[in-house]
Amino acid sequence: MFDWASLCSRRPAVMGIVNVTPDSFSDGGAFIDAAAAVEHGLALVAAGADLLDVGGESTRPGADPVTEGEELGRVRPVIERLAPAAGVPISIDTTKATVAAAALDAGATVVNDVSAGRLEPEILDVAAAAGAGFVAMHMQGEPRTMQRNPRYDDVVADVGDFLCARLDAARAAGVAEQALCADPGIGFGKTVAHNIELLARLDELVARVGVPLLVGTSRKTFLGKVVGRATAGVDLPVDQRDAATLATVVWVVERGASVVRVHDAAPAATAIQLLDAMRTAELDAA
Ligand code: PMM
Repeated sequence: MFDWASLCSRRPAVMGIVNVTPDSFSDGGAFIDAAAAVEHGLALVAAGADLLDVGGESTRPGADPVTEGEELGRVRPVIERLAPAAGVPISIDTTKATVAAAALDAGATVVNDVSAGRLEPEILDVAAAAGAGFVAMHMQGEPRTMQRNPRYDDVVADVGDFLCARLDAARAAGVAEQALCADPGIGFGKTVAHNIELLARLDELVARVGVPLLVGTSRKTFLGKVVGRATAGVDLPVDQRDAATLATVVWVVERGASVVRVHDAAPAATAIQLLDAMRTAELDAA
C-alpha cells in the first residue's frame, strides 16, 4: 500500500519529471527514446529526486490528445526499466484508466491524474485496487482549451472545493487515506494572477485539503511572464526559468507543500535540504 508519509513526512519530497513526449512545453522530444528517458530518470534520482513522474501525453495548453496505444508505447518500456533500477517510487502521469493499470503493472506505484478522475472515473478504481498513491490535480476545462479565459469567484476557495470533492470521489472508490495527495494545478486553466494568488495563499489550501499537497511550477509560462515582463519587457524563454522555479520551490515548501514537481532535481533537493537544516536549528534555538 502506497503511503505518502513514507516519502514526505520528514521533509518535502522532490518529484522529478520524465516526459516521454515529443511535445511537452519545456522538454518535448528530449527523452522520447526509452533509453534516453531511463537515463534521464536515473540522473534525476542521482541529483536528489525522491520519486519520478513518467508521462507519455503532453498536457501543455493546446496539446492534441494521444491514443492509449501511443501513450502506453511511450511509457511502459520506460517504467519497466526504471522501476527496478531507480530505487524510488515511480508515478504515472495519465488521465487514462487503462494506461494507469498497465503502468502499475509495469512497476509504477502512484497515479498522477491531471483530471483528478473526471475524464475516466475508472482510474480511481484502478488506483484503489492496486493500493497505489493517487494525485488529484485541479484543472479548469481541458488542456486544448483551458487557457481561453479562465474564471473563478475566488481561485483558492474554488480550487479547494474542487480538490475536496475529488478527494472524496477517490475515497468513495476505495483509495486509502494515506495514498491521497492533492495539487492545485498551477497553469491549468489559470491566468498569471490566478497562479500567483494560489501560491500566495498556499497555506490556506494546505490547511483545507488535509492531505499532502503537491505543487508543480517548474518552468511554467507564468514564471516567464512575471519575471520577463518585470525585467526585459518580454516573456522569459522556457530555458531561462530555472531560477524563478527555484524561488517558487522555496516559497511553496515554506508554506507547507509536501511534494514539488520539477524538471531539474538538484536545485530543489539542495534548497529543501538547506531549509530543513535551518528549520531544525530554528526549533533547537527556540
Ligand atoms: N504539470 C504538468 C504535467 N503534469 N501533474 C501534476 N500533478 N501537477 C502539475 O503541475 C503538472 C502535472 C505540465 O507539464 P510538464 O510535465 O511539461 O511540466
